[in-house]
Amino acid sequence: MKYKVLLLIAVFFIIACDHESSLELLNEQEFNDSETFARNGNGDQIVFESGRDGNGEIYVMNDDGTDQTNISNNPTADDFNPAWSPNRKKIVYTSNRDGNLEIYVMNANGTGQTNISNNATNDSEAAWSHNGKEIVFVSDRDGNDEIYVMNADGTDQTNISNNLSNDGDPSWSTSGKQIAFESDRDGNPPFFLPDVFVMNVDGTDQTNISNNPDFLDGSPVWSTNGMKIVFHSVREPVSLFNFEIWVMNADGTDQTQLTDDNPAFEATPTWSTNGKHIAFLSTRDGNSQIYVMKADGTDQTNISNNAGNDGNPDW
Ligand SMILES: [Ca+2]
Ligand SMILES: [Ca+2]
Ligand SMILES: [Ca+2]
Ligand SMILES: [Ca+2]
Repeated sequence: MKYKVLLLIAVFFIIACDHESSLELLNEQEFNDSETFARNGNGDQIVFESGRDGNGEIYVMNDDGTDQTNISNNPTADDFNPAWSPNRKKIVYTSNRDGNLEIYVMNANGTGQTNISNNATNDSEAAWSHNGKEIVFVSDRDGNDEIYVMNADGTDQTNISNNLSNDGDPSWSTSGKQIAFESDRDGNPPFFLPDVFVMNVDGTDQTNISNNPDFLDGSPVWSTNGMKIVFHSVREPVSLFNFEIWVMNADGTDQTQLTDDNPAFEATPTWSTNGKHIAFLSTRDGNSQIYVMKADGTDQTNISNNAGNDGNPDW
């Protein structure tokens, strides 16, 4: 689903997708007391996709935008939609180098690039489980987009959404027990736009938590402490090119808009690991760039600042 939304964005700019980062579970007090971050976040690098080299490549940079480095270095194909493993030693991403979309894993320095999905249909939008042992992703091998889970080595690929609608853009909760995703199963005509859903990791209890069937909610990502979900949304006036960044409690209550109604795309958000900042893509400067802001929406800053198109950050 997000892949299709992003194809829409690509009409104007470039590929862009989403991801998730997760570390250890913090309780609320530890979360509020956390002051360990440096620069814009907590000093962690941001991984993202960039088209600056004429094809999709995976880049990493410091979270102040310095040291932007191409780590995929594969000019023959598009590489995109990266996400850190929980221990930050590996990156999962999507590549079309084998003639269809496949899930790849590489070391954080770009070595050891390995196709782990190995399926003739399209596999994309991967994210890690909290313990790093499993990967959740989207596959259309069953005739529509479904949420799949597999071991981190690619074994035991299992459809857990099992629904005829388009299901996409999964994010694993830090607790390990739930997966957030987007689905258009409740969308109203004429657009049948997606909402944000959560389900248990075995696919049970699939529940619409954003509940805006006339509008678009997608690209959900859990905060590290499990209390919040950041997502992108298109609400009134409905324009498929005016995405904004929103946040809500993990049960769907208290939905709050973080970016203002500027007409650019603001999409594919992700949290810093301490939950104090959010990274996202915005086209407000004329091309797609990586922005960071505080979790309350203040101090929105372009950190990638590059003439190419950058998107789909994972912090
Ligand atoms: Ca490439
Ligand atoms: Ca494939
Ligand atoms: Ca489906
Ligand atoms: Ca906007």
